[in-house]
Amino acid sequence: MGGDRVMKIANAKALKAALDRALRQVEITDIHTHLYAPCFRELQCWGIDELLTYHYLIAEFFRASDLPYDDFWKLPKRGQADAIWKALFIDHSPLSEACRGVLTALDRLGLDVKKRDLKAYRKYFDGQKVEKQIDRVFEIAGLRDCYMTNDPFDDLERPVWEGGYRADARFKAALRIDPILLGWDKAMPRLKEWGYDVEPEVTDRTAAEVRRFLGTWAKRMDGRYVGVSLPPTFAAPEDSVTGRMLEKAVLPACLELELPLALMVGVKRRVNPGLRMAGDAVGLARIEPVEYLCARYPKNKFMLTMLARENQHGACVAARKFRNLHLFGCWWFVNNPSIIDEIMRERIELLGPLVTPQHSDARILEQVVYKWDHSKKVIGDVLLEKYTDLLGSGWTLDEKELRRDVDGFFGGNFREFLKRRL
Ligand code: FIX
Ligand code: ZN
Repeated sequence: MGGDRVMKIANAKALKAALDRALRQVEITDIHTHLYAPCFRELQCWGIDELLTYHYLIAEFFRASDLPYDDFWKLPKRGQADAIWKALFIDHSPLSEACRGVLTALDRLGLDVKKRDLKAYRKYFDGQKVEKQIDRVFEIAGLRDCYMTNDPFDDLERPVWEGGYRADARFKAALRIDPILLGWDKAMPRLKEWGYDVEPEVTDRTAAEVRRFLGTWAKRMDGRYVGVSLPPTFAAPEDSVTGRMLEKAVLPACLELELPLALMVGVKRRVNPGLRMAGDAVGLARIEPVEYLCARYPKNKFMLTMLARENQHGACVAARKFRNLHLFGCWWFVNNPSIIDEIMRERIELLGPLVTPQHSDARILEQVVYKWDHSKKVIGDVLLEKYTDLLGSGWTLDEKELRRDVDGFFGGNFREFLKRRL
């Protein structure tokens, strides 16, 4: 009998200890990354030069240097990394979230950041094999698995799916469809080339063919959700190719395949084209299109993350109204401790524990180490406060319940959402 008795958490000290344990031991599912399974050899990014040339750091570099954009782009990767290291880590203190992230990753991998020895860091990475590095990084970050971003229009990625793909349970697929929804003029000829009978207009035939295309790729990849990044001007319903494609092809395909559609809303692409990928920015979006989709398609599942800080509260309210809507992550420009703290609070206060507070968006393998390390700290601090308040009301809680909640925040809630019947 005694063995089955679960001890209640008795006081503040026990709460802190139990929460720290749960956070240390939780196995994370990272629901949106740009990482790739080992079989996608060329696409895998890892190591110090990739970490330093992350597009978040490139944007920061140009603010700290007067090097003309084109001169920077002409440099080899190592030269770019050298320039960024000097400008952002040596000539100025690496205080930004993205700079600190590089240091956290190096430190957790056992490198001495005090030495500021870029050569030694390179030597360490040059001595690693990527397969082993994946094991090590997953272990340090506490990752159980992650979702890739898989684009059938990517000419490096597609051939791997068509031959040579080897499933690795740690890397699950998410079918990315930006070219279909946002670039139909360019996507259409490619579909034609691949044997689909499509036209510039979203006719019934074209919609059926796009559904066939999505079905083929979702099955080929064993995709677990369909995803798209959208501009702040995203509207639905909308009398446009995007609007028709969404409602006539994408949503029916998602329903049939039983896959959620992940909406990532608020990115303004290439506001400063000279910065290339680092030149994207944020804009305030409207929540009404999301409400419309959730209400009009109650049998479809939607995931939502929004880029503007000002959109977070509206997103929480929308998620209260629609059980087919799952909020996730603090995306890109809101993936900073001060804003994660705020978003975590408003989500818990409005939605209780049923959200996925974070994803890493990692592009470079070792980034998961810092992204999860930094986020866990902020999320943990908010949880400590919220559970303290809960105990203050006279409610009691045992460690099993606390773990259940923490497991939910770091992946369990998402798995439940995938399984939920609507
Ligand atoms: O659209 C996306 O998935 C974005 O996350 C990326 O496009 C973006 O470049 C990024 O890496 C943000 O973290
Ligand atoms: Zn992303």
